[in-house]
Amino acid sequence: MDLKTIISCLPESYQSDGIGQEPDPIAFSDQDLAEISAMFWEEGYLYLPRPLLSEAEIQPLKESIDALVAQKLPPVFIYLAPQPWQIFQRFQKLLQHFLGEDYGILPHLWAWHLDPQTEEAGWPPHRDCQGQTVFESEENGAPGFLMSLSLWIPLTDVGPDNGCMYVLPRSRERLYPQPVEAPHHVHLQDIRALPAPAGSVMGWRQDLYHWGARASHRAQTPRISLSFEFQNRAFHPLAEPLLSPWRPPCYAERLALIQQQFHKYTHMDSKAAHWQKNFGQA
Ligand SMILES: O=C(O)CCC(=O)C(=O)O
Ligand SMILES: [Fe+2]
Repeated sequence: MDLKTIISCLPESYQSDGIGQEPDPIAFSDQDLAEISAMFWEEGYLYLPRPLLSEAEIQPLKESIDALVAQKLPPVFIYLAPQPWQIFQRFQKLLQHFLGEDYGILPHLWAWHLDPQTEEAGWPPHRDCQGQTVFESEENGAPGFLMSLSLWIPLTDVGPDNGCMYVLPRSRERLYPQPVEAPHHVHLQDIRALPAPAGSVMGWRQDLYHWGARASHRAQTPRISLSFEFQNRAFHPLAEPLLSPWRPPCYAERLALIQQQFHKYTHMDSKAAHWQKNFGQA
């Protein structure tokens, strides 16, 4: 499949090189940030299950992913378009709160479209990073120092029926004699579903144990979502190239980045190996 065919699946407004003007960042009050932080440091994740992005922002993204999937193209090609990059710029205040003024985008991108008809599942239980990415304070639940953070944005309403995210909260895992190494170490009653409306945001420290559930064929809506990972630039890059949120990559760089993802995620996504063969970098 050549680049031209892929691009022709995207709406016209997407077929441009430039990311264009920086959109207005979403405002978070001090009170909001204090509440988000308190939960984050206790539970290991942030969860804002209310629409923060407008319908006008998310609808074209959702439709473009639908168009890609209809042509049997991987949803991650959505990152060819400028819009997902602008969406993540909208969360700069939230990101700066956790990662400091100067943060970078890690070259780890993915997008999901779980089809209820075939009962597709999200990613199996994992931690995003195996190394230490959080430097904890002495007191459990008190703010520590964060090196990196994952954000996840649903583009459709997500719930247990269509494969929403699940987490093992840190507040529970902390009580275990040892950190979880395999799914059967998790006490089932400890797991928490994160249902959320389209256009909301959630995120987690990169050592949080989490997974995407399987969709039921009874679900009315596919689960469509985007993820990005960020890191505080005060630390040595966890992966290269560490991208600038203020000067996102140009079209050719975006394509090269996307082509690098398939190989990386073959152990996580059942379709990634097939995509690697067809679209990945040799
Ligand atoms: O969407 C999924 O199923 C997995 C998402 C995830 O693990 C992540 O974004 O870190
Ligand atoms: Fe993850």
